[in-house]
Amino acid sequence: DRASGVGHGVAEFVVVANRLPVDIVQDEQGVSWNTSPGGLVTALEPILRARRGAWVGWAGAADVEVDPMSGDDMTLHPVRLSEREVIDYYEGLSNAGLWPLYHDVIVKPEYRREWWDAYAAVNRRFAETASRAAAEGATVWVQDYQLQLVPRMLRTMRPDLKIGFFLHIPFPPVELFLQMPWRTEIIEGILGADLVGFHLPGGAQNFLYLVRRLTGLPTSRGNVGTRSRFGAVAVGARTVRVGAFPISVDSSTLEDRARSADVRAAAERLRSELGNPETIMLGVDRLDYTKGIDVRLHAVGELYAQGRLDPTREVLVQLATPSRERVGSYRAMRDDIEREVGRINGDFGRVGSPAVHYLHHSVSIDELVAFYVAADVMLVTPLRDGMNLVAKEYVACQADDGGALVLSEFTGAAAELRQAYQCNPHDLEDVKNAIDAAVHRPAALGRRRMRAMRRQVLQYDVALWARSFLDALSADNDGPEA
Ligand code: GDG
Repeated sequence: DRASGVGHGVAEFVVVANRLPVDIVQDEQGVSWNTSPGGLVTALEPILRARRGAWVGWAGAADVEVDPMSGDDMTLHPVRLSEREVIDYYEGLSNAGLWPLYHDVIVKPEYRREWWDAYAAVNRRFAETASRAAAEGATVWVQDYQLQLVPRMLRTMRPDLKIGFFLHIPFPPVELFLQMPWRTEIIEGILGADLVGFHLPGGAQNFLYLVRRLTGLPTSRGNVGTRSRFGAVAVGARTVRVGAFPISVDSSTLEDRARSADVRAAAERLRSELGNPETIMLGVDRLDYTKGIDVRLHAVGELYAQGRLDPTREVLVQLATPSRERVGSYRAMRDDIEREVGRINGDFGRVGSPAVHYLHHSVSIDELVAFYVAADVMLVTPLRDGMNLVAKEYVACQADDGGALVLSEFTGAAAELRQAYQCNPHDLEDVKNAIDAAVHRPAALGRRRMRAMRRQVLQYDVALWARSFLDALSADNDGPEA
């Protein structure tokens, strides 16, 4: 309620996300923190620093009670989750319900009532924490599918706030979204924001259609543009604006790292450790069924079998970061992928030189950049992906315009990286042809295509993403749509 919120906080800019930008570590010495820098932190850090910022989120461990604490740049406000809530809100509704539903039901979503109850209760706790952190009239930016009820809850508590919401994953086609038993609650939750952002115009348009269908509220009808031509919903006296803001990466910092002498040396080392193959193909993903790791393994396996790729000259490195290992579908998928890696190596590897090098652990950012620099062909083949930052990171790291990108049409990135070797991940022949074409590309053509993509990624970086969203949010002053 209003009394518990207004005036309590000092932050003029508050980010609300499922995870804090740090990991909590508990040992005999007590509780301490490890920073876990990601794209979102990098993008928002300058703004957080300049505007007395706060970050509200979960510290990543269950049942830990920690007080807010101030760092150099921002105050962290940990939200406590019980073990039960981690299971119901996070692993359950968020990752076994919403995640597959929003990714075209690649696996069957589950909708359990006790998960929904926990989702609503946890969203309320996030909203209350944000309300305590925010100063009068502050800007609050709520992130992603785990927190879709927060905008409305927060607006009820704190009508003085300016509230933005951004969805990092696809917003699904109408027919799929309508499965959701709590579909109206979710739409109304998001409509608590002043500005709702998606990666792509298509997501924004799906959302506007669903608003009309599920709430009957009047909306604009025209096409939404990218960072322009926002849609609008009239919610009583308020106007909620709806836009497309494709996220990106910290391109110039990545490029600088890729150019550095130690990363170049590390890339050379990797290449020789792999036996100096002619072509290194690379995949980098969280181990997630949306990422189409199986798709590229099947494609590469068939290309070896047909002699279109030579396993002694063209090797694949797949980095698969462990993810959501307590969700059943993730365990099953891991087994499938590892069986396929074993099968390909059984058929095509030789002692001491496998065709597929598979790592199931995460690597440091410098190692990752070294892999990007070493790779001649990057394979990004998701069945569905909101954006896919890996594709943009790879492009940013090709400082010499080398390398080629094989990119699924079903990623958000495909809308911008038009010069990639694009393919339909549901069409195995198409994927194989794209990989074949990328591996055997004429050098000059490859460079031309990479140069065009690099221009795109360097110009539209993550700072521009944050700025364009926040500018639109602050321009959106209560009056009717212009
Ligand atoms: C969601 C949406 C959208 C991966 N392994 C390692 C590592 N990574 C980093 C990558 C990249 C990030 O993780 C993954 O980002 P993606 O965009 O590829 O995918 P999701 O995690 O599914 O992200 C997605 C994104 O949100 C942003 O809106 O693009 O569509 O699904 O940055 O580099 N980093 C390090 N070691 C690893 O082993 N250091």
